[in-house]
Amino acid sequence: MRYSAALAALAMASLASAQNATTVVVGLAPGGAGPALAFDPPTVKAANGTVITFEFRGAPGNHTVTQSTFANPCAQMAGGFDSGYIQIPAGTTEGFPTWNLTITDDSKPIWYYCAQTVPSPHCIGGMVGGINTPDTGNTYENFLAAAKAIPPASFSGSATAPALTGPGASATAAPGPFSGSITGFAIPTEAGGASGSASASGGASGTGSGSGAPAPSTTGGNNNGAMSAAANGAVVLLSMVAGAALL
Ligand SMILES: *[C@@H]1O[C@H](CO)[C@@H](O)[C@H](O)[C@H]1NC(C)=O
Ligand SMILES: *[C@@H]1O[C@H](CO)[C@@H](O)[C@H](O)[C@H]1NC(C)=O
Ligand SMILES: *[C@@H]1O[C@H](CO)[C@@H](O)[C@H](O)[C@H]1NC(C)=O
Ligand SMILES: *[C@@H]1O[C@H](CO)[C@@H](O)[C@H](O)[C@H]1NC(C)=O
Ligand SMILES: [Cu+2]
Repeated sequence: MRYSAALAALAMASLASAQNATTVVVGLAPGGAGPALAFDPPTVKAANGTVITFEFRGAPGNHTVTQSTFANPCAQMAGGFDSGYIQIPAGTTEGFPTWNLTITDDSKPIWYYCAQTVPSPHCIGGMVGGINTPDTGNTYENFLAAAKAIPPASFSGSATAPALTGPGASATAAPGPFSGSITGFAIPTEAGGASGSASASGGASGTGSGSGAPAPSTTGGNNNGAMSAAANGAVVLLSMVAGAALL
């Protein structure tokens, strides 16, 4: 009796540890060598059930993790996931927000990019990543080269539809926490669809403008259906005009 209880406990423990986890650092050069337009490592292999923790550590930095496609590296995929913009002020040394995506389909590659345009589109600067990318054909290297070849004037991937889930990966919680002077912009909410800004006092999700409807799918980052996405686009334009020089 006691023996089988011990066995059951052991079985549960090994089930829990079978849940593999990987961390991808957002906004720091490999090895943590200062702010950079980078995901480190840029590619990971992750089986179904693996949790990928995106850690927003680049300071200063204001980045997103947004799902795209191999064919269109710098635009949100229809129905793709999007973390929203997470801004880490210069000098931040602790309390970095994270976002946990669980792999739900390891049979296809998952491609993603950063949608930030300030001071210039990060995606075109090489801020792209992939999960379960092929070793031949549609490789990460080819994806990166395609992103870098996009003329800046035709970049259209900044107006994203915040979303916790996408083909092949999903999150159950919004990115967070937003402590100190770390802020979020167009962060997905757990109800889905709504977006808002977040601050230290506001928690992970701020003033949502949606009503819980699922995020409409969008191609090329131009979203005609979502009020929130349209509003985001306006603010992005404003901040481009203001010319803030955040990484
Ligand atoms: C976890 O990682 C190990 C070593 O890479 C691998 O053998 C195992 O199959 C993985 N388990 C899951 C659930 O992905
Ligand atoms: C992972 O899950 C997807 C979706 O259910 C499935 O198509 C795929 O075969 C699974 N992968 C493995 C190795 O079982
Ligand atoms: C992500 O997972 C880590 C490890 O379990 C946890 O400490 C962290 O709070 C999670 N982040 C979010 C935003 O849920
Ligand atoms: C982060 O970037 C977004 C998109 O450019 C912008 O709207 C937001 O204001 C930025 N956050 C801060 C605190 O600068
Ligand atoms: Cu970025």
